[in-house]
Amino acid sequence: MTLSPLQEARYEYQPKLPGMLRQGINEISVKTGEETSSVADQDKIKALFPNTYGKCEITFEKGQNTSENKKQVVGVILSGGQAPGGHNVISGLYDALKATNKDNVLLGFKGGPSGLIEDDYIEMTDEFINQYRNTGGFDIIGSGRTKLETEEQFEIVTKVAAKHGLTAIVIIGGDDSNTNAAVLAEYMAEHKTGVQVIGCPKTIDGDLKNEDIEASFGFDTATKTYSEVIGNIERDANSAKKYWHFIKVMGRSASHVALECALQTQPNICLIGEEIAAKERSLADIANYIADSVEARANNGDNFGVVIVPEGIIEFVPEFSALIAEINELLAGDKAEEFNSLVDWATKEHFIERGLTDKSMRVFALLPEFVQKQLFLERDPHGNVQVSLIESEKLISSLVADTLNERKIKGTYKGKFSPLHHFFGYEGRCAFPSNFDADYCYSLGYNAFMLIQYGYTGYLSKVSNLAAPAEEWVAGGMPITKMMNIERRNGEDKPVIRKALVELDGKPFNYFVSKRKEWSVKTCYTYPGAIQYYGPSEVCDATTKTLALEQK
Ligand code: FBP
Repeated sequence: MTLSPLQEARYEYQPKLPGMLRQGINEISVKTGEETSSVADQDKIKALFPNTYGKCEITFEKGQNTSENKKQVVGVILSGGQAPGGHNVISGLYDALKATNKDNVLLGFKGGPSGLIEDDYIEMTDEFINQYRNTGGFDIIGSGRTKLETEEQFEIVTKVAAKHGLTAIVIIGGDDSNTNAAVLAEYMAEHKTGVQVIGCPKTIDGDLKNEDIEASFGFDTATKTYSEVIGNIERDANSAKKYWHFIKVMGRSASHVALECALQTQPNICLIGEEIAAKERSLADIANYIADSVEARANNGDNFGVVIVPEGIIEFVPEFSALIAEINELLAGDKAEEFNSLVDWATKEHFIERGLTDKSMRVFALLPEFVQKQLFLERDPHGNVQVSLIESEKLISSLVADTLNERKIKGTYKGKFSPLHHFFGYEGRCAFPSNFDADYCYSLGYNAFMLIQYGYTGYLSKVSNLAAPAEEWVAGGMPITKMMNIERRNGEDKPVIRKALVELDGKPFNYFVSKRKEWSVKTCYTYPGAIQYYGPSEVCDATTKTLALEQK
């Protein structure tokens, strides 16, 4: 393998641990905090998790290590979408495990949760792990989206665990994967298997976050990567002065990525899905809002601009989500086959017209044909439309173009509008982790092993005080059940970790609101540049603006 100079240099980077984990394994002791209860639906969650509910929060501190000295065989999986830093979670886990006892074993199960079910694994060695230190990607063992949630799967996992003598399983994943980690931990405790389960918070989307988990790993690097390129586009826009750029960024169910990129780059417009849903904005409202900025800037002679759109935007627009729900119904079961067998789009349109309510049909008729067709692409395994396949950035720009044309006819708008489109998602998910993510992930992994070593199960590895230098970070663990509530999922009440949406009374959003009027008319772009790995700490170790604003 040919290595880039940066890759070689990054192998040597020594990630920073929180101060209390720096003294060496023999000097890490546990401080037990308060008993916990779930954020809502306490009685129901308690009844569902009789063995793991209500446990105490714990933090590590400097002191005599009093954990039991037994051999640990730990299995680890990566679950869901890639996020920068996953390799460092595994490196931190491995280093703590080997520093505790060189006979301890770490098995990496391949391809996500299915690796655990299919018993497809690799045993980690120094030589193997060293090739992945401080690098992006999940290629060390791969990832997957199989859900580990049925009793049958748990029975298989129990057998695989028994075969290898696993003492613990670490699940590195988002809210759903860690919900499943809690359920697996309860199953393992109930069946007295002796297998502990620990989770680590991952997702570039930033929506696994709450009063205990300040950030999911990967969000920092991914948003900095997108912000670098958005800044470059802003500078291009401000140089050429002839294009409006519509940039969609990942973030399926929450707009944290869009908001953070906006805080870093100060575009003319950034749509926040949560606000659109709360204020029940229509597509026409959104088009008018952007057209107002285009018109105001054109009046100043600026026929260019930048708009950031979160990936999940259309599901936040009430009339659009109602339309999607009706289309899902229209294609349920055999009806999808009937629809697909229709010969041409005109016949399909007829079918659609018969199936939609008048209200949804009016919304549908507003859409450009390419979006109408995208709404009928293959459904996901739950029968839902795959929102990421809908080019919402193009949809929005075409609605803005229509609105501007109407204004032109009325004579109120005289500018030029040439839109260009971009989608930034996969570009950021496997970037070299920023120093923040390299340090945070290594700490999460190291800390996860300490939780195992001290006998905890059903906990999420927790590293907090993240806006401070790593030395002042606080390492510990929080029972996953504390973060859970009951939600309706696929027609059933389920215990789940509550997903964190952008808080409309939160500091990051309020700061954005205080600035956006000015940004929408003037050119206030900021150019963050590329992530820096070497150089002054204020450049290389800076956290996200979201975290800085939240913790100020
Ligand atoms: P996770 O929630 O699993 O971390 O994945 C999030 C994400 O990156 C979204 O932003 C995006 O919509 C989705 O993954 C894409 O999924 P896939 O990798 O399956 O195309």
